[in-house]
Amino acid sequence: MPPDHDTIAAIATPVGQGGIGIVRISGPAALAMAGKIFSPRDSGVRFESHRLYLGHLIDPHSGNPVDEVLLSCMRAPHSYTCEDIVEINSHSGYRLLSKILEILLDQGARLARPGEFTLRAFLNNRIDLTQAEAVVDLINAKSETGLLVASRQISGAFKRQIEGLRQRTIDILAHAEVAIDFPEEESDRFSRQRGAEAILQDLITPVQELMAAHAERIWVDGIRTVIAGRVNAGKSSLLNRLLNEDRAIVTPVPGTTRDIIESDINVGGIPLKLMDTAGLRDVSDEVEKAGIQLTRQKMSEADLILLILDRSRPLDHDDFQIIQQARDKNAVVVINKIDLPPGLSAQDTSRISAAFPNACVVELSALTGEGIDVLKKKVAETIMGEGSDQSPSEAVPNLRHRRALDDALLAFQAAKQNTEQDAPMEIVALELKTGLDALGKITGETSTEQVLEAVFSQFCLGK
Ligand SMILES: Nc1nc2c(ncn2[C@@H]2O[C@H](COP(=O)(O)OP(=O)(O)OP(=O)(O)O)[C@@H](O)[C@H]2O)c(=O)[nH]1
Ligand SMILES: [Mg+2]
Repeated sequence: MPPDHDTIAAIATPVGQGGIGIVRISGPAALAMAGKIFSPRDSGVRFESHRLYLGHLIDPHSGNPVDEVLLSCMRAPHSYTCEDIVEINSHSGYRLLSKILEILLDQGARLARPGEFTLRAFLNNRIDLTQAEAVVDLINAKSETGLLVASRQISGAFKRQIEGLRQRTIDILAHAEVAIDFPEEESDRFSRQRGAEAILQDLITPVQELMAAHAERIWVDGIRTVIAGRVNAGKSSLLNRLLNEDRAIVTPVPGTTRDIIESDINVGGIPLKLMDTAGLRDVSDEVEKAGIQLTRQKMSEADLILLILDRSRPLDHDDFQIIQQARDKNAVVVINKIDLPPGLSAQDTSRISAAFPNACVVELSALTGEGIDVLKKKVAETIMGEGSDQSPSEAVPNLRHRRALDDALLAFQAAKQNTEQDAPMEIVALELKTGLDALGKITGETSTEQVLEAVFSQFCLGK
């Protein structure tokens, strides 16, 4: 995909009222456009790169000033996109920023698509695809550690690892190709045993290490944590208690919650995407049914389930069904309402332990808050394992990278096996090239237009 050469513009700050708003322009006509609509306070200004200028933004139709602004320009190639960039810092209000944008579109700028500024940085080779993706991660990061992961990736930590791996693949490939061209010298240059060892040590092991680090994406994305249980078990009460606010409606009426209520929280530094759900039971009400279906779907996608059971009454048919659905998942069992007289039978208690032999069981009261701190501790332990530290790996692949690593691993394993089994060197070389291509997809070296579209569509406007 070659870079476009038109000039693009977008509002780069969030919609709404605020102290400052920024409209951004990038492309060959950016400076000329700015010159036509900006009246600097000091005359004789020639826009120097990386300087701020005070003045008025003028509506060329009416000649009226629109706002007092600060204007900066970053001249190519020393800018975010490697093109000429102008940024207009104005006051912030939706109408005002839209007006500035309209004036620029009248001057011939095109409205930028989401992520298009970063796409240009990628297409102009200032950053690779992993660095572009890290920009989104930095904006969305759910924890301090997530920020660290994203900022390392922006600095190129992951890119360098993949480039290193690609270089080693090329080196081994070169040996294999010499062995194809000069088979009689094979033993000197690429003995089967040395070749297989090199593939294992230089390619397979580091790829596997990177794949293992994928689990650390939780720092960036948050852990999808679903609070599930029968109606009235106290799911919404628990959500509110964990958030320390009345986020969800709590009533004694069974079937109060119908939709998924989602909130981000940090538990012991671990980011959770907490979801309160509709209580599970057999119903005929269409709205509640739809809510229950959504609950089931969220449970199947969850990284962690907080399964709530009501200790003040015996388990019933609905409880058993939920236990059945959650028993193979990563779960923490929450026995709620310990402030009330107990109603669970001894048989119920042993059924719970039998269904979740390895899960933590925490007794608490969502009403009084007793036991909540223990729950937080157990959640953190369930996710991290006891005593493990929270320092992230140098590079943390996302799902897209992980899939490409899977492909690379398969190819390298096949290359190793073929080398050991005396297969023709041409086959080994072919497998190595497949692995090389798979690694190239991560950095964007060998990415298709669809991949780029999928990556950049996650961006917000103006980035
Ligand atoms: N005594 C006592 N009551 C609780 C506790 N937790 C929740 N309740 C009460 O149980 C009732 C139901 O609580 P909710 O939090 O709405 O329960 P839910 O699981 O979200 O219910 P649905 O949304 O209908 O599925 C309310 O009257 C709560 O005040 C608790 O720990 N102790
Ligand atoms: Mg509820």
